Amino acid sequence: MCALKRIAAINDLSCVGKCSLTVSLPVVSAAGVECSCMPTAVLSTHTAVFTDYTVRDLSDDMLPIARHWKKEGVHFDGIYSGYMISPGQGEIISEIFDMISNDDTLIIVDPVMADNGSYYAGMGEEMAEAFRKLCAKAHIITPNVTEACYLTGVEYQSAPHSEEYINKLLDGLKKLCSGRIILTGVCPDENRIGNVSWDGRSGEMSACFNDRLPAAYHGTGDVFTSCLAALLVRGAAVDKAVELSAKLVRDSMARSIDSGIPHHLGVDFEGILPQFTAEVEKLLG
Ligand code: PXL
Repeated sequence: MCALKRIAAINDLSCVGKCSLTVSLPVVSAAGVECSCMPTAVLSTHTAVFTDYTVRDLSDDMLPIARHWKKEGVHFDGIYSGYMISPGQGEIISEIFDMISNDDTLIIVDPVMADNGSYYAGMGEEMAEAFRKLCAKAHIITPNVTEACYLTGVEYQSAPHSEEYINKLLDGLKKLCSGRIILTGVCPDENRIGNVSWDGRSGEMSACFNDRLPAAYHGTGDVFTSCLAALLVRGAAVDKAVELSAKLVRDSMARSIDSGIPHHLGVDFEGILPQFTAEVEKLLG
């Protein structure tokens, strides 16, 4: 039996709305990996659709938490960072990467700041600049098309995305991260959606597309990257990990569409987790 792997998830805790840590904790655990949580902020809900949400910025707690983990000798096989409550958290997270990573720690940065051609509430160019710096320290980045535009300065285009357009985004992203780029939310035509991946070390490109479902739910990017991070620290091949992560998102969305869950409340991944765990064990044997 393999030793239990551990990921540090650096993300916000939105108490309602299923994104960030409330997704990472169950998904990473269901993939058979321990999820240590470092909250960047506590919000009553996420910031999309909801209004009047409460926000508690936890910037002052993050380095002390990391120092305690370091003092206790906690080993991390992966660090996955996502939503930041301010651009200043980029410097803090960068310091945390240096403090708690080892030579064998996989660093994944999801530059969570935008979707559908616009920034999330309270975000702008300063956040893009903070993420540009953080992406340089990552082995893997997982921007969606909108985030890729803000990171690279390429103009946003809605779907369908031509090969030329995707290559332009990848060219810009390659300048920011020398590792693996996994561009999400790519629609080669009206009926398909998926990811295009570029490996900076081998120079190989791959793509994974599924049927496009007629809905968009909040938090699906967090489901995808949480799953990906867990599978990768367990040693899955990147293409297989991307495929299964995309399947978890798709299956969760299909279930949510069937039960009519409002889009801002996130997907019903919970109902998929038993099947997902079986798929993970089948993949990793
Ligand atoms: O899922 C992205 C996300 C994460 N965290 C918070 C958000 C959003 C998107 O709006 O508001 C707090």
